[in-house]
Amino acid sequence: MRASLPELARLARDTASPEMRELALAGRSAFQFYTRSRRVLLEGLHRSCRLGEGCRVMGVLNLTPDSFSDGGRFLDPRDAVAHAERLLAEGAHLLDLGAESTRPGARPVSARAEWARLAPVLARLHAISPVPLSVDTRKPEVARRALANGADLVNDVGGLRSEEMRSLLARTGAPAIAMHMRGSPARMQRNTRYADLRGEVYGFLAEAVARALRDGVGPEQLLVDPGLGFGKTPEQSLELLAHAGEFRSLGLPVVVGASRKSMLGFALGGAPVNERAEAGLAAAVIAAREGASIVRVHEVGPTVRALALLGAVERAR
Ligand code: HH2
Repeated sequence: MRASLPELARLARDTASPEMRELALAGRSAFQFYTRSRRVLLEGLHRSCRLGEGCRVMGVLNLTPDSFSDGGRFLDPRDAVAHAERLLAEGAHLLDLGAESTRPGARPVSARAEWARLAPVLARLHAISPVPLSVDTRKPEVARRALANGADLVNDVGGLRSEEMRSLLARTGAPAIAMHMRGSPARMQRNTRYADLRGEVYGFLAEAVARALRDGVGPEQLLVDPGLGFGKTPEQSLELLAHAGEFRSLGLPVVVGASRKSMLGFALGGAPVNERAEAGLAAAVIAAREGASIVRVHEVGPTVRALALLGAVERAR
């Protein structure tokens, strides 16, 4: 599905929503923007990150009691900040702060509780981080507070389905990652049947982008993510990783998060979370070779080094 522009315009006409069609036909679509300039500046509200010069590494900082691999480790803001400092020293190009677990079956938390976990860590990191700070939230209220208090961009695993979220982005100019997920984390694994997995994920993201553009978000603000593990079986997540490059034809930087996920455990014949690190590195390299602009990982240092080799090999080609 590596479509050329005319093919994309046809795809948009044939398959997507009326809004998508309108935008494609008006020639204002995001893919035209990105196809013109492959090197883009991800311009956060306070800090920026250059994309398109090798794959960037986004370090995960989970401020939750129940994240699937590291829940409870960084609940104390001092531990969280110390961990963030480690990730920065290891070469993270961005940090992603999450205060609500999105693992399958996770219990939702209130905006108030989510913000209470985020606020002290964000305040400290805003003071010291040289790299953009992303806030991993589905809630516009949490995103609004975070952007007003030092966050640079929003990582919305809800795929920008909320109109309030889209209008917040239009108002602030903050960049956002639109990720594919079916329903909510609590229910997403109940239905993993797709007639056409890649087509459906692609269509969802295309519509998310079209809706955001219609609501006044600029194409330079948007990134897309196929959402490995979100409402997908391990086999389906592997298929999306194998074809991650297809999503580039949406015309926007692609983000991929495979780190520690069950797809890796599955590929290793049932390995537990603490035995998935090497497979996670391989997944990051695969995503980068597929053309992902950002990989979201827990093991920052090893990923930076693995991608350095990939960069050297690509330059030697
Ligand atoms: N995966 C997780 C959380 N946020 N955001 C994007 N854009 N892409 C992803 O693949 C992604 C994400 C799940 O990982 P983790 O944060 O480690 O777990 P939990 O949700 O349990 O906190």
